[in-house]
Amino acid sequence: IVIGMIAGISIGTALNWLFDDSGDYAFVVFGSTISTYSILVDGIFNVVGSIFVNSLKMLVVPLVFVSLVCGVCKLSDPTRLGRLGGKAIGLYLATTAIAVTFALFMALAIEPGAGVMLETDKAFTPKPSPGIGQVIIDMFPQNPIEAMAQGKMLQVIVFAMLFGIAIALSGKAGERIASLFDDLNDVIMKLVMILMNLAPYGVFALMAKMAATVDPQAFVNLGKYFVLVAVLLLAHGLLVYPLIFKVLTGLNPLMFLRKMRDTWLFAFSTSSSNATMPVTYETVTRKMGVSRNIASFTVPLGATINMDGTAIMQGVATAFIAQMYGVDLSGSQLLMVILTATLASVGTAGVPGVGLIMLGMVLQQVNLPHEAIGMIMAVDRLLDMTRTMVNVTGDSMVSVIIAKSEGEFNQARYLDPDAAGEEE
Ligand code: DAS
Repeated sequence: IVIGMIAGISIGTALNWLFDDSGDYAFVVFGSTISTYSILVDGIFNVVGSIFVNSLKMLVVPLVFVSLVCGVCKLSDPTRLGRLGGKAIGLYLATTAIAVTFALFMALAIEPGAGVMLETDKAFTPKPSPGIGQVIIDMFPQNPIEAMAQGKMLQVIVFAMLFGIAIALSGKAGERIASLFDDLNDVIMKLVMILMNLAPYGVFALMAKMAATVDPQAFVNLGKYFVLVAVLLLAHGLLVYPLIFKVLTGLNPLMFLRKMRDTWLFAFSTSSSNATMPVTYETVTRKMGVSRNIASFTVPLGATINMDGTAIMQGVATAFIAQMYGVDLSGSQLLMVILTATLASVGTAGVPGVGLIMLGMVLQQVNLPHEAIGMIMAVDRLLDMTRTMVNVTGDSMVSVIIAKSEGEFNQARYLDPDAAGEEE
């Protein structure tokens, strides 16, 4: 993807420099004068880029619906939910909401996307922003199929959550449907992986078209976006988490951060919370003193529903894209971004790049054009690795907090800098 980005920007910039939009090096084909520039930029790059953006959009509704139904019906299993589940889900969603809110307002203050006015081919009309009360009412669809057809993502999310709860409470019938949705989720994730294989070509085309048509300032802004997300991820992981950890456990957070090293390394190299789960699990039990039966619930739960790093990226990216298109997000739209990013994180599986697909859903909710996702994707790989580290740090932190509050925590092991002994 990085190679696609570099090649796209280079070729696009060369085209921008060579052809001063006067159709230089035009030639006559079938009796009409066609310029190389328009064949490449308006033709090939535009077609490939648009196909790629459409395929990203195509995935949003099925991915959100199926992964949320799976996530919620696992969570709603009455035997598992209870007090422990309520605490864990509450903490996970609260930290995600804090993360996206913090990121959104930092991006609105710093304005990484300012100074450029991108045109979008469709004249998107920012929806009249309803009052906050109306936002809550509008979360409940009158017709779930229409909500899916029109990409009303908050309504799709609410329907998926209610449907997932109903499945968990439906005994045998629910079990059959739940396993169907598990299989569907595997297939949809395979579809995401296939799409990720096409990403280098899609990013190449989108970046080439952009470099050939917009002023270089857009790339300076992209650099600002990248730095802002990276800084916020580090701030969340190294400042916000230790603060929450200290307040809720009274323990020294530096020991926690020190023991996260192996998990961070694994998360950074795999970009996948799911793949890192075994390491997260071993770390919180053997090194931090969390009991097995707490960790066996909170770690898999966190890998699925806790995506603070991803929410930070989505908060900044949404504000960045709105700024690049000169759109002012209203108060209720900001609330919709926070709700959508937080609730959708319940379904986002911990695999590489999925956070970007879910960004499409957030943009859909506030009616922002998807084209800019290609730009975000160009610099997303390194950010994905970093935000996965933040995601697994949140999972580990909540595991310790819950274990300590449940009295299933071996404090001596936590305080022992070299603890890696037998399981609890
Ligand atoms: N890579 C995802 C994870 O595993 C996060 C993301 O795609 O945003 O947590």
